[in-house]
Amino acid sequence: VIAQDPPAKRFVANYDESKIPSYTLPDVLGGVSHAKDWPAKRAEWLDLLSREMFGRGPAAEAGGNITVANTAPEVEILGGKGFLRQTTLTIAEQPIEVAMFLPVKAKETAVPVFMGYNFGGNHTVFDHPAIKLPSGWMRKTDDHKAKESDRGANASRWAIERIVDAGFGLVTLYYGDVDPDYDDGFQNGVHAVLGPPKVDEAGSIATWAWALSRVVDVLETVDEVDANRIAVIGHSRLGKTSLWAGASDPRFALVISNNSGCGGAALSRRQYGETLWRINTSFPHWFCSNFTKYNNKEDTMPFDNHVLLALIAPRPLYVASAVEDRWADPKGEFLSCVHADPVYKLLGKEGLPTTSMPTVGNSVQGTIGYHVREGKHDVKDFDWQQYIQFAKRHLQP
Ligand code: GTR
Repeated sequence: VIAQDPPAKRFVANYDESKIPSYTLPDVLGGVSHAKDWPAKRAEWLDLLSREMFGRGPAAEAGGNITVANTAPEVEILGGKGFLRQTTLTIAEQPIEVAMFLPVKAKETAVPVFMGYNFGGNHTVFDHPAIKLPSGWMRKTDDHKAKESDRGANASRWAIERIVDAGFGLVTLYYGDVDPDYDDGFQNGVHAVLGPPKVDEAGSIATWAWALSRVVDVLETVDEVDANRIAVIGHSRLGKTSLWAGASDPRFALVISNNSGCGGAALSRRQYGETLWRINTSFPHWFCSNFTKYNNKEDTMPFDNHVLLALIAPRPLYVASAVEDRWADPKGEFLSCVHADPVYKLLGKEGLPTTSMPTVGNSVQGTIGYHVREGKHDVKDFDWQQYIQFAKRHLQP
């Protein structure tokens, strides 16, 4: 029995498959047997996950008019293979720095892009002196300020040369520019303007997802980017964010979840590794307050995370795990794909080509892609190789 209330140290994560409670997943199809009936069922699920998990909204226009300023000169990168453009968007009065790493051919034809948040500021994604440092609260530094010395610090998580060589661009922004990632009672970031959420309104994840959609509003006006071919990607909490962004905004043509785990791709009912009680206690600002009613009561949830994945159908979806990232429950992430697959099939798509979990280091790719790689909770070059291959097939750069 897992403790209902803190102290947190009473929580012991389960990593034993034989101790997983028996469970029955809600039927993702909800009785629907014709593709024409899916949009109505999908709308019901989307509304349910909005009210009970991530929180509703904000409305598209809630942040007011978005202003766009090209605040830095464009620079050449990768020995002339690409260029970097930096744009400052003002959304809900917050300055948000967007960095676009684009192949030169984007000057002639709009290119498909990967788009995702970074954890440490745009300057950590690629080592270049022209990249602007965030001015706001940083999660990872001692004094919570951005540092020059962190230029390129997370470059191993962003295969920019590989992306550009494959004919794609990368659009990235720092998630803390939108909403600093700590439980502050929703006083800062865009919440300072949007106001604190009600029990069924957007927590931080839904708010980060909402801002990604606002960036798409702007990308629709950028000549070099093909806004109809955006692959939204995120790691960990930002993978939860990319899934919700993809579920709630069909303009994302492809969705990638890297090690998103609990509250992301993993099935909550397995209670393997991180659980709902654990995540809602550690990070009370991520989901809406309604979600806490399922703490230690996973079997009472009228949905599970296979439904989250199915909301992305028929668009291509890639879920990736890491074998040592047990906290995120690799098998639970895979099973979510298996149980989202019937919706892809209903919609005439290939879905997931297997029902048995691929061995470590092997990628399966249909309309749903999946792999579990060796190693820890991270984004590695191996992950990007699969994402690029998958995106090449579905978005044809
Ligand atoms: C952990 C959290 C996970 C995951 C991770 C991350 O502390 O428990 O759900 O989101 O952080 O974002 O790196």
